[in-house]
Amino acid sequence: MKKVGIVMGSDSDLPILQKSIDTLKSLDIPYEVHVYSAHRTPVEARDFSFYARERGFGVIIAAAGMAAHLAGAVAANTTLPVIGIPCKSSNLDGLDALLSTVQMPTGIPVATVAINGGANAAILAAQILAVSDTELASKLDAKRASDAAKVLEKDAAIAAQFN
Ligand code: RP5
Repeated sequence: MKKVGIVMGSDSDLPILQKSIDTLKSLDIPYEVHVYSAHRTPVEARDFSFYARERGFGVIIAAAGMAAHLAGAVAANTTLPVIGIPCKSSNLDGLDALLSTVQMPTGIPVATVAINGGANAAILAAQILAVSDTELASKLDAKRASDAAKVLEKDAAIAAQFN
């Protein structure tokens, strides 16, 4: 199976990426994690992106906060699908990172998930890999069913309390 590349602009973003890592682990998807900043280590960020396809990656998750250019910089250097996670910072609640991540020019898309959407980024990465992997697609179907069952349990509890 192709690997998922996970890059973050700073190790301070790790709590958000931990949700991505946990989700990929639960689906038995191989991954590699790095701290590469578009601003502080632009050469390493470029090289990782540029060689990602030949190094066996199928999709890249890139997370950054504030002036969040990492996902866009990664996308500029690969035609692998790139999923951007805007990370919330203390001053602007993540709106700065959301706009920096999502507003890409035509030709260089970044599939942007919600602010701090670490789990959804991993699920989307899994869905991309599952296009050509029926076993992984079955795992995603099972996860959907299990998530739905949990909601129905909550419905039963709320209904028993109020109806
Ligand atoms: C961004 O600046 C990083 O992705 C992080 O979200 C934010 C703050 O970085 P640190 O100052 O905590 O290293 O580049």
